[in-house]
Amino acid sequence: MSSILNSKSPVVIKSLAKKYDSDGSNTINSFELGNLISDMGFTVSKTQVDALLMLIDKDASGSINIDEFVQWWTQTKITDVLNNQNTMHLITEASKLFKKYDVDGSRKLKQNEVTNLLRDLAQCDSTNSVKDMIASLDRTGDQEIDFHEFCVWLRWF
Ligand SMILES: [Ca+2]
Ligand SMILES: [Ca+2]
Ligand SMILES: [Ca+2]
Repeated sequence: MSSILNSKSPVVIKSLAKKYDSDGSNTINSFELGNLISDMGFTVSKTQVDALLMLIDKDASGSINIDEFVQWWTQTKITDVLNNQNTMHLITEASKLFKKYDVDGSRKLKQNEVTNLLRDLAQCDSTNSVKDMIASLDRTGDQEIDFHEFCVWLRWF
Protein backbone atom coordinates (compact mmCIF):
# COMPACT_ATOMS: atom_id res chain seq x y z
CA MET A 1 0.00 0.00 0.00
CA SER A 2 2.86 2.41 0.75
CA SER A 3 4.10 2.27 -2.85
CA ILE A 4 0.61 3.07 -4.06
CA LEU A 5 0.47 6.00 -1.63
CA ASN A 6 3.38 7.65 -3.41
CA SER A 7 2.32 6.69 -6.90
CA LYS A 8 1.44 9.45 -9.32
CA SER A 9 0.66 7.07 -12.18
CA PRO A 10 -2.91 7.65 -13.41
CA VAL A 11 -3.15 3.96 -14.36
CA VAL A 12 -2.25 2.82 -10.85
CA ILE A 13 -4.52 5.38 -9.20
CA LYS A 14 -7.40 4.52 -11.53
CA SER A 15 -7.13 0.85 -10.69
CA LEU A 16 -7.08 1.72 -7.00
CA ALA A 17 -10.27 3.75 -7.39
CA LYS A 18 -11.94 0.91 -9.30
CA LYS A 19 -10.88 -1.57 -6.64
CA TYR A 20 -12.65 0.43 -3.94
CA ASP A 21 -15.69 1.20 -6.08
CA SER A 22 -17.43 -1.78 -4.51
CA ASP A 23 -20.87 -1.14 -6.04
CA GLY A 24 -19.39 -0.62 -9.53
CA SER A 25 -20.95 2.81 -10.02
CA ASN A 26 -17.70 4.33 -11.38
CA THR A 27 -17.85 6.79 -8.52
CA ILE A 28 -16.47 6.67 -5.00
CA ASN A 29 -18.98 7.40 -2.26
CA SER A 30 -18.30 8.25 1.36
CA PHE A 31 -18.40 4.60 2.50
CA GLU A 32 -15.94 3.49 -0.21
CA LEU A 33 -13.60 6.41 0.47
CA GLY A 34 -13.63 5.52 4.16
CA ASN A 35 -12.60 1.94 3.36
CA LEU A 36 -9.79 3.13 1.11
CA ILE A 37 -8.41 5.53 3.71
CA SER A 38 -8.55 3.05 6.56
CA ASP A 39 -6.88 0.37 4.38
CA MET A 40 -4.08 2.88 3.84
CA GLY A 41 -3.58 2.78 7.58
CA PHE A 42 -5.18 6.07 8.58
CA THR A 43 -7.84 6.51 11.23
CA VAL A 44 -10.42 9.06 10.21
CA SER A 45 -13.93 9.68 11.49
CA LYS A 46 -17.06 9.57 9.34
CA THR A 47 -17.24 13.37 9.55
CA GLN A 48 -13.67 13.67 8.31
CA VAL A 49 -14.33 11.26 5.43
CA ASP A 50 -17.38 13.32 4.43
CA ALA A 51 -15.29 16.50 4.52
CA LEU A 52 -12.58 14.91 2.37
CA LEU A 53 -15.22 13.77 -0.07
CA MET A 54 -16.43 17.36 -0.43
CA LEU A 55 -12.85 18.41 -1.10
CA ILE A 56 -12.23 15.75 -3.76
CA ASP A 57 -15.67 16.17 -5.36
CA LYS A 58 -14.71 19.10 -7.59
CA ASP A 59 -17.99 19.33 -9.51
CA ALA A 60 -20.09 19.16 -6.32
CA SER A 61 -22.08 16.18 -7.58
CA GLY A 62 -21.96 14.49 -4.17
CA SER A 63 -19.65 11.68 -5.22
CA ILE A 64 -16.14 11.29 -6.57
CA ASN A 65 -15.77 10.14 -10.15
CA ILE A 66 -12.60 8.41 -11.30
CA ASP A 67 -11.18 11.59 -12.88
CA GLU A 68 -11.74 13.61 -9.71
CA PHE A 69 -10.05 10.88 -7.70
CA VAL A 70 -7.03 10.71 -10.03
CA GLN A 71 -6.78 14.50 -10.04
CA TRP A 72 -6.83 14.69 -6.25
CA TRP A 73 -4.34 11.87 -5.84
CA THR A 74 -1.83 13.32 -8.30
CA GLN A 75 -2.13 16.91 -7.06
CA THR A 76 -2.14 16.29 -3.32
CA LYS A 77 0.38 14.88 -0.91
CA ILE A 78 -2.17 12.49 0.54
CA THR A 79 -0.05 11.39 3.48
CA ASP A 80 0.65 15.01 4.43
CA VAL A 81 -3.06 15.77 4.57
CA LEU A 82 -4.12 12.60 6.39
CA ASN A 83 -1.24 12.74 8.87
CA ASN A 84 -1.79 16.38 9.71
CA GLN A 85 -4.36 16.67 12.50
CA ASN A 86 -4.51 20.41 12.10
CA THR A 87 -5.25 20.27 8.37
CA MET A 88 -7.83 17.53 8.87
CA HIS A 89 -9.45 19.64 11.59
CA LEU A 90 -9.61 22.72 9.35
CA ILE A 91 -11.03 20.76 6.41
CA THR A 92 -13.71 19.34 8.70
CA GLU A 93 -14.54 22.74 10.21
CA ALA A 94 -14.73 24.31 6.74
CA SER A 95 -17.14 21.59 5.60
CA LYS A 96 -19.33 22.11 8.68
CA LEU A 97 -19.46 25.84 8.07
CA PHE A 98 -20.26 25.32 4.40
CA LYS A 99 -23.05 22.83 5.15
CA LYS A 100 -24.52 25.17 7.75
CA TYR A 101 -25.10 27.84 5.11
CA ASP A 102 -25.99 25.46 2.28
CA VAL A 103 -29.54 25.38 3.56
CA ASP A 104 -31.06 23.63 0.54
CA GLY A 105 -28.28 21.02 0.48
CA SER A 106 -27.39 21.75 -3.16
CA ARG A 107 -23.64 21.58 -2.31
CA LYS A 108 -23.37 25.12 -3.62
CA LEU A 109 -24.06 28.46 -1.95
CA LYS A 110 -26.39 30.62 -3.95
CA GLN A 111 -26.89 34.32 -3.46
CA ASN A 112 -29.26 34.21 -0.48
CA GLU A 113 -27.08 31.62 1.26
CA VAL A 114 -23.98 33.76 0.75
CA THR A 115 -25.96 36.74 2.04
CA ASN A 116 -26.71 34.86 5.29
CA LEU A 117 -23.09 33.82 5.65
CA LEU A 118 -21.78 37.35 5.21
CA ARG A 119 -24.43 38.83 7.48
CA ASP A 120 -23.53 36.37 10.27
CA LEU A 121 -19.87 37.16 9.83
CA ALA A 122 -20.74 40.87 9.84
CA GLN A 123 -18.71 41.31 6.69
CA CYS A 124 -21.18 43.05 4.47
CA ASP A 125 -24.79 42.54 3.56
CA SER A 126 -25.81 44.80 0.73
CA THR A 127 -27.01 42.97 -2.36
CA ASN A 128 -24.33 44.58 -4.48
CA SER A 129 -21.46 43.50 -2.28
CA VAL A 130 -22.81 39.95 -2.12
CA LYS A 131 -23.00 39.88 -5.90
CA ASP A 132 -19.48 41.31 -6.14
CA MET A 133 -18.17 38.70 -3.77
CA ILE A 134 -19.80 35.84 -5.65
CA ALA A 135 -18.45 37.21 -8.91
CA SER A 136 -14.92 37.42 -7.52
CA LEU A 137 -14.97 33.89 -6.05
CA ASP A 138 -16.92 32.05 -8.72
CA ARG A 139 -14.37 30.21 -10.86
CA THR A 140 -16.83 27.81 -12.45
CA GLY A 141 -19.14 30.53 -13.80
CA ASP A 142 -22.36 29.17 -12.30
CA GLN A 143 -22.94 32.25 -10.09
CA GLU A 144 -22.79 30.01 -7.02
CA ILE A 145 -20.05 29.18 -4.57
CA ASP A 146 -19.02 25.54 -4.33
CA PHE A 147 -16.88 24.07 -1.55
CA HIS A 148 -13.64 24.68 -3.45
CA GLU A 149 -14.45 28.29 -4.09
CA PHE A 150 -15.45 28.56 -0.43
CA CYS A 151 -12.12 27.09 0.73
CA VAL A 152 -10.19 29.49 -1.46
CA TRP A 153 -12.10 32.31 0.22
CA LEU A 154 -11.48 30.97 3.75
CA ARG A 155 -7.75 30.40 3.18
CA TRP A 156 -7.61 28.06 6.18
CA PHE A 157 -5.54 25.35 4.54
CA1 LIG B 1 -18.11 14.59 -8.46
CA1 LIG C 1 -27.30 25.76 -1.75
CA1 LIG D 1 -19.13 28.44 -8.76
